[in-house]
Amino acid sequence: MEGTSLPERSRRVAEALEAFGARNRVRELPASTRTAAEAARALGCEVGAIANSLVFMADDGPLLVMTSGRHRVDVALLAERLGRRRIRRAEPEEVRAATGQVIGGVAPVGHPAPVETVVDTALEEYPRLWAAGGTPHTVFPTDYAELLKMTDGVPLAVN
Ligand code: 5CA
Repeated sequence: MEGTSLPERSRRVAEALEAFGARNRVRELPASTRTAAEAARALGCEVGAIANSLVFMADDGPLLVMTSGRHRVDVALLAERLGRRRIRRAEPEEVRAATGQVIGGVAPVGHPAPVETVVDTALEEYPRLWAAGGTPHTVFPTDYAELLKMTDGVPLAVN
């Protein structure tokens, strides 16, 4: 059956995608997809079409920001737009606690519990996006509308 040879963290993502009714499947690549630049190279797409899953701590809780690979998140601006006092980059341990995944492989879904999510409006420009599939060697194709729906995300300009 498709997907049975995926690493366990990716199987969780694959199950979440299936449960959501997504059309696309998680795939494992021989090359590293740890960063947006590496993923774009491995996939032969523009770096802006990589949907990075960046984890922040917003006041006390985790916040997932799905960001175009060509953007840096402006945390002060994001805090202002979301009405939070302080937003900072999560530590590796905080990322793992919130998502069950490690930095470089964080997916938009497949987490132990739903994580509040913002989706960068810049991602709307790309008809096909690629997001991480739970490990630094797995990805899946998606699009802006699907990403918003699967994450129950809030669309926001992040810089
Ligand atoms: N697999 C790709 C997308 S297909 C990916 O996960 N890209 S990413 O951008 O979401 O994840 C890598 C990012 O993790 C880097 O861009 C970097 O911003 C962030 N990162 C790397 N090291 C740390 C760290 N020590 N603490 C917090 N964030 C980190």
